[in-house]
Amino acid sequence: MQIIGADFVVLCDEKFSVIKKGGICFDTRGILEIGDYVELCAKYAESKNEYFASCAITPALANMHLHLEFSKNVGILHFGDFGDWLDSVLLEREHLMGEDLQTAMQDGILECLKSGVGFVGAISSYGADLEILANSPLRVMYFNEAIGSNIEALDVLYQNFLVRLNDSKAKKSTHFIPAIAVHSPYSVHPKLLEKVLEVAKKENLPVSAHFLESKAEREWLESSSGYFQGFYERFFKKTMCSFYSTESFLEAFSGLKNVYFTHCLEANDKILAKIKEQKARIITCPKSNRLLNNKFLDLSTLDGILLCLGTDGKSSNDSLSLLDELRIALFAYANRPLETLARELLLSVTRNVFLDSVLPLGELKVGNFSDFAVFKLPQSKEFLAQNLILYAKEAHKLYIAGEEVLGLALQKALEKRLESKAEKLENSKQRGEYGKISNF
Ligand code: MCF
Ligand code: FE
Repeated sequence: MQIIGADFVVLCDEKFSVIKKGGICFDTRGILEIGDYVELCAKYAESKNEYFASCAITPALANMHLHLEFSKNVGILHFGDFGDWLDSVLLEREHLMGEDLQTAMQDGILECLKSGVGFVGAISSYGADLEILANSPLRVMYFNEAIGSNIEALDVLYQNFLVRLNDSKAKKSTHFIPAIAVHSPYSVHPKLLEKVLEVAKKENLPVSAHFLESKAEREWLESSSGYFQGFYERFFKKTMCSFYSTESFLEAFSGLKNVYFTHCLEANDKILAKIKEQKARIITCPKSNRLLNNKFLDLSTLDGILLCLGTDGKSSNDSLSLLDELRIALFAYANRPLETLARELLLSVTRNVFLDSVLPLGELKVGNFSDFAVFKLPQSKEFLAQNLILYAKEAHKLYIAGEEVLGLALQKALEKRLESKAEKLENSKQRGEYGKISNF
């Protein structure tokens, strides 16, 4: 059992309560008591304790949409227009995973941890990220992706999906939740959709889907015309019609629990009302949306739908830092009152992700898991969510299941870098390159 305290303990409860000079008493299994730091220390005098001055403690943050496998995409893909981006994904498909993917994914995990993220919703297209994520300190909702529009290939694609899903089910724990990703309405055949959602229903697995991300997708769903018509002709030599209308795609998810729709930039009021009725959540990825679709989600239309935040992958973002994402969102939504927006954003990476959901996380309360992030703040008498988002460029500490994980992760990364530097030096010595001008 131990106690940590800080100038502000931000509960992320319904009322956005903040305890000044607050403390949390916890062990590796969960939070035991929350209150005044000095009083907790007096009550549990034998416990180890630590106070973080000029800091706020929040629940560990959740990045709910991430493609770790695309961590080597930097500079390869075309930004500025969704169609150009998707063309570049297809044209570069042989090179998207890149060499030394493991190192890039390890760096990506470190970027997450450094930004106070203790939980990720990882979309896995190939399963190449399974081991590295399962062995990381992060808690993971692991969305095995189903994708494929070609009816002849469906059996193979479905079998491949099942193999990946089973591999991930073997890792199931309170740190690792197997789940299903349906790529999108333009890329998943109705037969494949039916089969994977049947599995989701039967096994009560969380599901995510890219949905209504681009104008091109909306046009395709509404009238089987526009960019996707040419896309199928150019890349698959086929004349196709959309498999779904916006409504019929959405309808397929009815009756499922824990559904996350990513992007929804082009969702109209009718679609949003249906998403609300289904109690599904929307994940927004502002930087990705700016880069691929020149647009941000209109928060004023959400009408109580729980909003979550994600970075997407390096395929559509320059970083996997959720603090970067929060900061950009704070600037992007210039028409919302600043502190109200900052609080909404903070809740989108904590409470909203887990409310009535799979794990006791996202809010600091007795019985919830001991996952906390500690952020250094500028000195201030009151807690301002805007200060956290503006000034915290990195987390100061990160606890997952009651253990501080950031210090060790940073130390391991440093050791690895030193090792590889020493290796490179040794190699260049052996090649007789040591001391050449080019090495300066
Ligand atoms: O969220 C972005 C944009 N929308 C759709 N897909 C992806 C995104 N980032 C990566 N992807 C992946 C997707 O999961 O791209 C692959 C899929 O496996 C190729 S099809 C766009
Ligand atoms: Fe994505």
